[in-house]
Amino acid sequence: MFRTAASTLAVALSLAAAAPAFAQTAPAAPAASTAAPTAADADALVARAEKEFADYSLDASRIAWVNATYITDDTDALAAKSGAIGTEMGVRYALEAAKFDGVKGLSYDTRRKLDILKNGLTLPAPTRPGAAQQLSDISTRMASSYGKGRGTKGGQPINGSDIEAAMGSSRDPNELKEMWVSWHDNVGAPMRKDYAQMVGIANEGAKELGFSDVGAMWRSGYDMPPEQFAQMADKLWKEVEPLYLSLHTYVRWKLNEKYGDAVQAKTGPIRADLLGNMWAQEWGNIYDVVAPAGTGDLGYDIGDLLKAKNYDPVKMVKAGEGFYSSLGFAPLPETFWQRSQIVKPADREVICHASAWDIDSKDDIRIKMCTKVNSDDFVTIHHELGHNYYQRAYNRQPFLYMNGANDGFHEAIGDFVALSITPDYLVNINLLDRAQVPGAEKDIGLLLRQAMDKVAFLPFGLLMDKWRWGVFSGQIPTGEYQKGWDALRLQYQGIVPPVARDESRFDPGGKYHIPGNTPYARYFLARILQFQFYKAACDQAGWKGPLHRCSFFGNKEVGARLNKMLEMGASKPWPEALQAFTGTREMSGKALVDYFAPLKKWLDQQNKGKPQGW
Ligand code: X8Z
Ligand code: ZN
Repeated sequence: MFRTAASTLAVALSLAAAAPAFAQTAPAAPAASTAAPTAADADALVARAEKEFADYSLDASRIAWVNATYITDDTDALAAKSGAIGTEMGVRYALEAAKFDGVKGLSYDTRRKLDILKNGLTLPAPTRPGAAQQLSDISTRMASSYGKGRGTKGGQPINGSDIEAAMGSSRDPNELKEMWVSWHDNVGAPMRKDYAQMVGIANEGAKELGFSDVGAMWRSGYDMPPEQFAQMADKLWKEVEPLYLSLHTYVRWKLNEKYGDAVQAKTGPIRADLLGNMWAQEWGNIYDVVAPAGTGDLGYDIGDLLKAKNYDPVKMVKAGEGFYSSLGFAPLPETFWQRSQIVKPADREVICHASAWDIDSKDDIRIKMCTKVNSDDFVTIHHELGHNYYQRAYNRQPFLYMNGANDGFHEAIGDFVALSITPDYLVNINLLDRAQVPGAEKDIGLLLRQAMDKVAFLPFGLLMDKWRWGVFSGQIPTGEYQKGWDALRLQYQGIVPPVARDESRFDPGGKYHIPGNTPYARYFLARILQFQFYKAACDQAGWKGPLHRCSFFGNKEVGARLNKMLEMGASKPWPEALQAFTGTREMSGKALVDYFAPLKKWLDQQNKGKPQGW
């Protein structure tokens, strides 16, 4: 997340970029006064908005930060109040901006910024008195309940970051089931009423702003009409779906071999708690279960390497910083180290879900994590730092442009960098001995390890917002939240909960971004984009070997070209930013598919004669 999903204008506006080229769905607001609005009025409105949002955002970010790193009733109340002020401000400006729909003669930047003002709210409130506060109270309560959530393991309470790690390492199906069920029952189910109420209020707000519902508003931040965005997402999914199906087939077989028919059948969907992750969103933690016979042992696990070299969380972050420094980015400011939350504080409740923050729109950048010394968190550190370096790169843009080219870009930068964590790179930073570098015979294993995280994620990345789009549009009614969720999990991921669920449950609430109201299509886009960025960087670096062995560590030209894209912020439609770095204007699954092509071939050989699909 950036400027973080829960702060500043992201409190008020998520600052999604919007193109001037397309007609907006928001209707022209009724002319407020007698005189028709002019281009000069529009310029003045934008100037006022940028000033007011910038002033608001500094305190709002600090309040949101204190709340997320020290959850109490008091910080909840302060955050809810500050959030309500931001929402009211965001709605006021969105309505004012809409008055300029159809007004001719506006400059490029003014038109673009008005679009950003109209589309950028994540959770709009209606203008009736009290609504913004009510909405903010509910969303703060949900986010904090998630942060304080506990499951059980062996009958004992266990917090969110510990249970997440335990889901990755346990191979006991009963224990996995207990953790999965207790987490979803304790954290998700109690939020159901709040969530439904929140949907109602935010939809009212979206309608006042001229959108059919909140989902349409979320889909409007991509420099194209919302319907076209939904189609683009489906098209991208179709490009990568065959690869997912091959992986699913293979993994189901391996799980059946390990656990037997009673736990995982040879056909049908996969049991959601067996995949090494609470949400079955990334499966890399069970690589040991699916590793190819003979050559599957990669000879190292990043978590083990870190532990062997006595890395602590701060040292892991320093390693992440080192990568960006090697590309030519300036070191992180001293305040980053003083103010970040890198480990979970022992004495208070916090939101452990990782995020990156830009407090002052200048250089007060921070991460908030409950870092563990393992492979997942090593990658997450690079992910979060990607947000911070992006934020710093665009900090000279006007306030409304201080954002990613679109939110998928923001999510993709750090992941793209982390694709460079190859065995050779690990040697470079002294984590791995040269003699331990796996040979070419291990390429399939390396690709499979990567696919377990990257490919497995794709359907999850898409369905999170398919569910919310359905909920906001009413296609998934309040009484069918659970049913709608289970249906999408089955349709896209081919997974089922370990026990039957009914409408007294609310499993979506067990995933941070639902109570946190962070749109999720961004992560789906990022999973695709990061491979486009990576391919482009490796081409720029003149890499000739197998793509997955490429590391652009230390390459200043790649860094300089990346910086060109980052410093644009949201000032231009995203295809221009994409072109600046990759030379193409299209988002495409091809780079990802090409990266995994040797694996796809291998999987299809393994899968011969085995049932595919569910
Ligand atoms: O939420 C995140 C980041 C913070 S922006 C840690 N991610 C998604 C998730 O955890 O569900 C990164 C990958 C997907
Ligand atoms: Zn992120």
